[in-house]
Amino acid sequence: SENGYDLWLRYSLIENEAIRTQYTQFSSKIRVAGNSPTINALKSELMTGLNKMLDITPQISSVSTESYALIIATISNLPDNADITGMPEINDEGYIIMTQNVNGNERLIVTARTDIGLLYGTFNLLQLMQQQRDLQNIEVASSPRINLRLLNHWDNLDRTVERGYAGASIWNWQKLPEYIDQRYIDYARANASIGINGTVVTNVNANALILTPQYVDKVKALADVFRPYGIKVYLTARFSAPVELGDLDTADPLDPAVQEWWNVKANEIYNQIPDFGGFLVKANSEGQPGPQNYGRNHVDGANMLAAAVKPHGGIVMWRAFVYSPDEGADRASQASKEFVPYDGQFAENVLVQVKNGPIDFQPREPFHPMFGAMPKTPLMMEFQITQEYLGFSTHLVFLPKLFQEVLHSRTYQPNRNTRVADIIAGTEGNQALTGMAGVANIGSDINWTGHIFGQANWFGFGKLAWDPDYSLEQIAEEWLKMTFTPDPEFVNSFLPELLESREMPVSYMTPLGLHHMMDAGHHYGPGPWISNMSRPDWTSVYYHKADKSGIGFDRTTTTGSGAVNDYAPELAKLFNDPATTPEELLLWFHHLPWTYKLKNGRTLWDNLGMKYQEGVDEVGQMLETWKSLRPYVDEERYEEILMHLNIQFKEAKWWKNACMLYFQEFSEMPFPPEMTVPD
Ligand code: GCW
Repeated sequence: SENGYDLWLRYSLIENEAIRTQYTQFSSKIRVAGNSPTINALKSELMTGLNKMLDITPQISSVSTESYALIIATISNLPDNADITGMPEINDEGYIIMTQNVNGNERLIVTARTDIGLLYGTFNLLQLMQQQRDLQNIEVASSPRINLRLLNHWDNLDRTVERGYAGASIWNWQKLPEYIDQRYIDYARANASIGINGTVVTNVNANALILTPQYVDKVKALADVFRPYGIKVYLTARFSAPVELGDLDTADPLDPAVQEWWNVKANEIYNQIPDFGGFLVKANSEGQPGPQNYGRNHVDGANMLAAAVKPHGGIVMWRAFVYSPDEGADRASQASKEFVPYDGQFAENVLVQVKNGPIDFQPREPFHPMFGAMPKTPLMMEFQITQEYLGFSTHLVFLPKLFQEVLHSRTYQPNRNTRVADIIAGTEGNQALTGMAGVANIGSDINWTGHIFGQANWFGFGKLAWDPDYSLEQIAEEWLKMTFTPDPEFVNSFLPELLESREMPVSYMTPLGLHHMMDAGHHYGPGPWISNMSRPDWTSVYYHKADKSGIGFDRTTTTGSGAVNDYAPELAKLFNDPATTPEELLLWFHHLPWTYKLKNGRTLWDNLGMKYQEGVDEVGQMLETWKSLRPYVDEERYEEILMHLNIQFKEAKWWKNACMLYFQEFSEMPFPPEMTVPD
């Protein structure tokens, strides 16, 4: 369809004759071995995909003879002459796709250790076909490098979605458990197709009601839909639930009655959902209840919940997003101060879930300094796929590039060459639990994500959770081909724009290390003047600190907050000196005079103006490129994206004008000649 509902699983008819002939040949005799709900899901996807792409009705057999053109079977079910010994090792979720020559005939094999691996392999085969890749001599061996690849839904029980910009929650609690919306199945298909294997269906600002039997019944219905697709369900646990649900008068984690309450609760849940994943918890953060309300700490809270789910194989993801409203404290340092001392004290089925940066999902932040600083604790990455600070579902921004920038950042600890990706993938220690979460951008909008290009961010998140080193060009290319068309004219024109789009909001919103200048509360549009909030760290002036003397947040050791020292000494040294601080983070770490000279010899003030202008111009360029691609895209999606790009272009100028006019009150300098004003 042309409304975007099919996501990257469109399976458009393949018009290239040679490719279609090749695929039709491979589809002429198919064997899928095994029999399980997962195998059924696999077969149904294969039928749909081949039917739509090749206009055939494939026959799928499960009988084992050796003359098949396509064999999908676990390693133990492969025919004797299917030799995979030369292929790299795969893990339990991994898969192999390869061709083999048997008696002069080429056949295609998809194999894995498990049915879930086969499902992933089949989805991948269908993706290769959508991209019209030549399958002759194909050899793919792929295994996920991170175990828990999760979406976090900030969905409330009344179907509002916190920071959701794509309609209402897709979970229809009122009609569950009996009514199974087709969307749940399509959601599972989409996630399985990119390797996502878990979903936290409720908001971290949690409602205790989700833990009552009435709701657990509904959650069970979802878990039953997701199970064949390899997706586990998780819930957020409101720390004060024992009190709120009317059972106890305390939620003190060291109180035996409280511990017993959670044990019983866990038993109740696991009775219904034997493979329930576990709990995600936001505690003592932004007013949420937690162990500190009872004079206990994060370790006490997390370990109590961990003990309750442990007998069932469950886990606890304890969030590190904490910051206290203390006057004078630097918010960027608070999670590190509060959590690093607990390294090594969490139970073995606890992961600490850390946002990618130390403030809050800004267009650009340095990586969170907790990565690397807690070698004895499994740290789980939390990215935000929904664009709270990046223009909601109105602006086109390719987030996988932001994600990989963080994943590839060097932490210098525990080892010199360690990167954030190595820490979360567990390659720096014998870590059993590894994970990456993305705050979902999914809602009830017909195209799921509000902006069609928001789908690329969901897709790319999945690919990077599977492999943090997956190439960005490849993510962008695969998604463009499958979502629109593999026509090289189209792909080659828009691919560079898509990759560039990551930098655009940085330039037109918060260049050179500026951050948190969005309008208050909703975080949409400029608000560098925001100064009057119940907490200073919710204002913009707290972050940019512009005055006559200059602009920026001094986080250095001698004159600033000292937050640079949350990083490894190598990095602290770099960040302490404006001359060695990467320019894109300059004002994150330094308060500098307006006349401070940057590497290009121009003043900080001029450079600010030039960056804002660059952001505007690049969006304008992206808009023009999109217009030139009209012949390649169906009208409905073309127009939708065009309208969004027009808004983005207008708002990029709004950001530039608002910020530069505001800052000019302090700099009292003329705008640089490169800048168009007013615009
Ligand atoms: O990004 C901020 C959001 C809050 C959110 C919080 C968090 C769920 O503004 O809406 O609450 O972070 O991550 O807990």
